[in-house]
Amino acid sequence: MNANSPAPVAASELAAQVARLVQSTPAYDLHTHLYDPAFGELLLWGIDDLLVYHYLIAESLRQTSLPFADFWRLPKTGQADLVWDALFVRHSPLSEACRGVLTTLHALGLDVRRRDLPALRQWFAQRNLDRHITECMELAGVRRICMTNSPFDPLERPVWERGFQRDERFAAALRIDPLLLAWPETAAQLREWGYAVGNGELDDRAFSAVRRFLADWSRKIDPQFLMVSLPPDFTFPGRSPAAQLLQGAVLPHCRDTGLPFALMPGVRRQVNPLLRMAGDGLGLTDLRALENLCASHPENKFLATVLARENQHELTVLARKFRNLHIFGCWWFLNIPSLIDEITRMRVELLGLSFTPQHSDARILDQLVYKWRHSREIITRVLVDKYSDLARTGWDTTPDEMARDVRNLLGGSFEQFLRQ
Ligand code: FIX
Ligand code: ZN
Repeated sequence: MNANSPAPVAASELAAQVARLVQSTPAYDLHTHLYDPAFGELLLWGIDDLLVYHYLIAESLRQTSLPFADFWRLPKTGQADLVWDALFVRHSPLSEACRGVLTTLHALGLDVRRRDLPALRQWFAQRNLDRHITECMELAGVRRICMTNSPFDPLERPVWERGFQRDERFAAALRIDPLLLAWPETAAQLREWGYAVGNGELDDRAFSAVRRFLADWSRKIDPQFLMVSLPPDFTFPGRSPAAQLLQGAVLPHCRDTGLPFALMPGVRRQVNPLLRMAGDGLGLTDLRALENLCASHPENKFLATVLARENQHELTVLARKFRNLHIFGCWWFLNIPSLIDEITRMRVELLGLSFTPQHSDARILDQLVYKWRHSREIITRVLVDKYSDLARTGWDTTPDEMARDVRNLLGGSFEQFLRQ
């Protein structure tokens, strides 16, 4: 080091220094199911919504013989009572989703030892939503929340159409699953909305109508990117409506606007429909589709997160090959400490800092707190190990360099990818 370089961090200080930085650097949460407060009841929050999270419903229905249909007939508070009893009273809440509820309540200053659900409800009942949003974001260390916005959602769509004053903390993402995965039905819907897609044939006329639809909604919601979740067997190029619509309309639109296209492959919807939203599963994706997309469309930018653990190594290697691909997050069933640790370590080892280790996928506002706290603990651990490995080579990392690296991991690299 030359005489003007800032002092390196001493080995004994390293762990504390990294922990401080990871905890205090605000994150850009690039995929959630939260809403700008202007959407009213679509923004879920509070103890009952925390308890009826679909992750917990799947776990609790394993602990009861109640027929699924009877569970769905219960009001929200009745469902929450059942989840609380099955997962917190009759068993210890060891799963990640259960622990998450407790981390959140504890961080909000509530006494979880009392196991007093009515008292928790009372506490939430006197919360002011605006203050609660600010407090959850502060406790989670989140500076910006990206929503998931579907023009096909009958509850969401009218709010966009009426127009509202945007809350700058909430960014939009244009979600287009029905367009790509249910073409015949969606074509009928688009026709009804005045887009001349023809008779459902995937031809130039349909593509230009779809491009007009995407352009209108991109203007309306100002998204950071377009996005879709896909089944594991999605192929590209191909004759499926999804592959043709991507090629003929979605990717040209993304090129026109400079918006990335986010793919989330690996989900098998409704493996058990009786569980409703809790009934989705996963499968191993053929990542050749993503490889083909990145290779054949160098002018497009792709974001990707993939659901199966067994796909993670291949996905990370793919990101080494294509700089128009930015990988992010440990999605859904991967968002558990053991797998976040494994995946984040591997990604750092293969990519350095050019990826985004985590998004929350929060559906309930309060979940931001636990999802970010739990992930930050692991990101800290991985970074401490990696900087320590460097230190043993004689390479000292300065505090400023570390702060820059952490900023990149918690949203900076993603924002740079959006801009490039
Ligand atoms: O498709 C998605 O965006 C998934 O994240 C959700 O559909 C899923 O239900 C979820 O909440 C996962 O965390
Ligand atoms: Zn999601």
